[in-house]
Amino acid sequence: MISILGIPMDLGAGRRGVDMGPSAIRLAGLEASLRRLGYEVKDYGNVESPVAESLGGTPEAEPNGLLYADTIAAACRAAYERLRGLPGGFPIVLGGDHSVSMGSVAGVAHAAEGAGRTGLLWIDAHADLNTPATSPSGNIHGMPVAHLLGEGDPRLLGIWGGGAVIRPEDVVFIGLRSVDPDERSLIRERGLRVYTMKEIDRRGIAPVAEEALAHLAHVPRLHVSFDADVLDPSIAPGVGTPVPGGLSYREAHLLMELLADADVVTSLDLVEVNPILDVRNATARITVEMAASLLGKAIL
Ligand code: NNH
Ligand code: MN
Ligand code: MN
Ligand code: MN
Repeated sequence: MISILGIPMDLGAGRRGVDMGPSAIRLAGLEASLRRLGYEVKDYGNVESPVAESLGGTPEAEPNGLLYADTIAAACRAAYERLRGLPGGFPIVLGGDHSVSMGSVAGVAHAAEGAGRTGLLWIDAHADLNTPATSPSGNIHGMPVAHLLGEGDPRLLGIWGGGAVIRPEDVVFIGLRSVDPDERSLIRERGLRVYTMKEIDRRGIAPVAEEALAHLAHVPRLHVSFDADVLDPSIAPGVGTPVPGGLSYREAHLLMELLADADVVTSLDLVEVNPILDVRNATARITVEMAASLLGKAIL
């Protein structure tokens, strides 16, 4: 059984529009694609998240530059509770900006506490390892991984009651090509496993995927967080922070197929799809295709 939950929130991003991501991904046929693969699917709808205009238009300015922390924490908390309460199966969370993953990763990890640790595969052009102190933008979508590792703002850590959700040795990043200086320091200090685009270009996506899976082989559960901006902007223009030199269709598709073959993924985020910037919903459609590849079986 696959459970779908949307978090229509864009307050963590620097520009408007990813709040429409859940609708765009549903319209692109997510549920029908999964049913064609033989799954039962239940769509739980969306958790509530206010639009920016209803908050007075100006962000809640804070001395440390955090934008919309209280509102984001509340929406993530609602998602966290919903995911913890699901009857099992494979959850897919639709963003929304990437700050929603604080709710989704904590929710699936804590829902399955009895089943052991949850690993995290962060597929993104960005590391999302900023804290309020290091963020160049104040945008919380650049901060979810730091918080999941236990560092950052107490209100955001409070989504799951504080502390770390994920251990440093249980995280792998794939596709990075835009990393801020302090994120680089955190990667070194915590010994995080990162596969940049440079490494993918040099070695190929298949060896990288195999090594990433080997690095995560000790965790019984694995959450994949798929940020649409990992894809090359030429095939996925509908994202708020495009970075050239991303995954091709074939690389991303093969990565998903290798994850499917390994049969280790237990939950998934599809985030950062921005329909305002998209071309005929192409980015939502390719995102659905990636989800279907991740959940499908080899064709031969
Ligand atoms: N690193 C930048 C920041 O923290 C950009 C993050 N943007 C993303 N992350 N889209 O996936 O503001
Ligand atoms: Mn991201
Ligand atoms: Mn990104
Ligand atoms: Mn294929």
